[in-house]
Amino acid sequence: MRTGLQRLEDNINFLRSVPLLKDLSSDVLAKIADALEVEFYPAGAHIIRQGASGDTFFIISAGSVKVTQRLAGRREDEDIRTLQRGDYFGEQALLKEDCRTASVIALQPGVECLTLDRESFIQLIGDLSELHEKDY
Ligand code: 6JR
Repeated sequence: MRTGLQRLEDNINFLRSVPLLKDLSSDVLAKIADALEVEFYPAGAHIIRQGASGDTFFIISAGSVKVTQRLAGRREDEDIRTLQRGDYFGEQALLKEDCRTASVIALQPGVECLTLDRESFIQLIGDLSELHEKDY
């Protein structure tokens, strides 16, 4: 039987492999692993909708997603990029306390994300310079 402790260890090992988190101490990684939730999405699911308000940060642990954006005055969304295991998204609405800047859509069944709520994000990783320097 897989125990909660084993899952926690798996999550910490995965977090260690995420480039964004590479300089964090084991102590902080353990706190992140303790605070996160695991979410699954079917193919085509909107994980984030552009323009919505948002309180969640996402790290992809399996599968890939498509980021799309509707530019002002346009009638259609445009594909901006795809993200995969080890990548993250959803930081903009948390850092800038603004609406979601883009939509994020699951590209295949069984997309798995580790999520942090706003409070844990701000407390545990909100200070990372990579996030603040990001200007897409
Ligand atoms: N741009 C998430 C990934 C991009 C990207 C460009 C932009 C904004 P969120 O999509 O965080 O939710 O994590 O807003 O909470 O090229 N993402 N690639 N966002 N915004 C977002 C990011 C992720 C959606 C992107 C993103 C812009 C361009 C012009 C304002 C004005």
